[in-house]
Amino acid sequence: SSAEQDTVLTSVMSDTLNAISEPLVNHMYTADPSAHVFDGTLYIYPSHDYESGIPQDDLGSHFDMQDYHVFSMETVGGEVTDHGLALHVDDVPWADRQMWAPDANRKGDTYYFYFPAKDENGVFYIGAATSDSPTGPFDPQPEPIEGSYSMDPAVYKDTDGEYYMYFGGIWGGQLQRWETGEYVEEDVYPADDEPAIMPRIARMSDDMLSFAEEPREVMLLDQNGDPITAGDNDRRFFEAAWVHKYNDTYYFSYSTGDTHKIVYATGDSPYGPFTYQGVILEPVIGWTNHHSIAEFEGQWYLFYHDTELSGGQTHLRNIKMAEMTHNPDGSIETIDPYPD
Ligand code: FUB
Repeated sequence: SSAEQDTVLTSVMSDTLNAISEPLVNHMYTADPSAHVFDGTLYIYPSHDYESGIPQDDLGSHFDMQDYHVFSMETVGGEVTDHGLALHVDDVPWADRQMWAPDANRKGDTYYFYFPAKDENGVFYIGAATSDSPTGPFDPQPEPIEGSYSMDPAVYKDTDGEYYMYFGGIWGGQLQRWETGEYVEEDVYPADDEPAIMPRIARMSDDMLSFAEEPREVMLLDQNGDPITAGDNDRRFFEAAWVHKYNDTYYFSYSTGDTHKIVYATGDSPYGPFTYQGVILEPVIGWTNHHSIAEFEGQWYLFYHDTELSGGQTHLRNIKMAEMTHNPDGSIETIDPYPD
């Protein structure tokens, strides 16, 4: 009967959903998954969480990660391969600690790995490292990218072949210390009714190791065309920038931080402005929410993390993936990370 068929179909679908909302990696803690498909294989570039024993604070000092591993999948639901150590903080001359959310991309035959870390003065910058393999190991540049600051790099390759780095994060990410263009060791935030601190973008040079231009702000607007304000905690940028393109529209997605959502805004140019549209992912278990979006085998996926494996410890996370749907009107269906 059709009722029986419906039951079978529902159970197949929920099996699939449950399967892909399991942690993808169980033998170590992973977070902030940046996913890319190269030559038909899905590669994930996450943070590698571990227990450093550093007490929790509002600056995220307890996220004291030291290295990165790269993971790959040939097919969804298939084996997830850990390719071992890709880069360690001890091998990066300028970096002292806190290897936070990375990203990677490919140009020609070279793979470029981008990562934030604090230098010995406790200032976040963004580094680059190269390899002839998507899984590393990556050879780091001796200095951070000139003109970079703050954290959470995401390097988007546009359909015309240009590459852009989006970056920044407030609070522990230090973006609020760069409002004058120079680093000031003081947290300066706009008033609640003023425009929020916006993420940054810079086009990459041909060498992929430097910026081709001064970083500029990415404007995030509300539906009236006004900048999203600093007090609008449900919609203002916090961290975790990501860009994907769908039907010629640029989708800029990000975390709202203390309201724990992944939201998105759309625009007609990689530089924005982007107009706020809605929520992609509701809060997960744990304080942080950080994602990426990629198309693989003809289906769009959201890559994200929660803290299921550690029983809810915010700095010990595990990466996951879920199907993501663009509706016919271009909107993205909100994902509930814990469907019944
Ligand atoms: O993993 C460390 C930091 O936590 C990331 O850089 C942020 O986006 C947040 O997920």
